[in-house]
Amino acid sequence: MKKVKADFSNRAIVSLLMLSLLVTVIGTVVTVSQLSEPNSFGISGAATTGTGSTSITIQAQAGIVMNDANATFGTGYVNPGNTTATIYTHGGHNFQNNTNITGAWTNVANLGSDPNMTIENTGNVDINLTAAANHFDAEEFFCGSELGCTSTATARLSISAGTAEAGSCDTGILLNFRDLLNQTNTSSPTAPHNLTGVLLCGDFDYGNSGDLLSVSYRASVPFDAAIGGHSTIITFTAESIGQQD
Ligand SMILES: [Ca+2]
Ligand SMILES: [Ca+2]
Ligand SMILES: [Ca+2]
Repeated sequence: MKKVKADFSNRAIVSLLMLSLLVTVIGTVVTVSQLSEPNSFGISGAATTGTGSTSITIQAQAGIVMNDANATFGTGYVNPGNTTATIYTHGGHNFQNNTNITGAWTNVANLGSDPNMTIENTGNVDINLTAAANHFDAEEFFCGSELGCTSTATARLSISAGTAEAGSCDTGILLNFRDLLNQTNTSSPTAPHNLTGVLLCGDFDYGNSGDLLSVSYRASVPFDAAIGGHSTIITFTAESIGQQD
């Protein structure tokens, strides 16, 4: 009897151990099975869109190029008996304000052969374009020194502008000649006669189909101008007014 009890006890222990082992195995299998299940971590609910940005800053570039940097009056002289001859780089030396002054100038060569300079706005903004000459006054230009034309006070160098492509200048085109260099004013000889900042165009466009200006010159040549060649450097200054129409 005692032995039966003991056997039962032993069997019960074995059964309990077996059960315990079985539970352990099943538990392990279930655990592995769950880990192997696809999408078992609920990835399908995560966000799938996002935003970002890229940037660039365009800098204003006020730029001009002299497509044609020269203009010439050619060669000639003021005829005897005349104080001054008014001539133009494009020719027409017989006229001053549409009045015939035939006889004041004898042309020898090249008048009208190179009438204009051309200036292109190569930047990305509209500009205000001005010009200045690098002489003190027109007497220095024609007679070699400041106040240098001792017999006259009529020397001048003047400038005008036009559009070489239609629509190149929206406001302030200098169609009528304006002095770059004046004659000396003998009552105020130290006053500046180099007229800096002569406005050629107040709104010079940058668009490729309309961004070209032409510039021409008028000279009042005194009869006492020095023999020989005379030239002055014209400085054009471009100032951005931003991107306009
Ligand atoms: Ca030219
Ligand atoms: Ca404009
Ligand atoms: Ca152009």
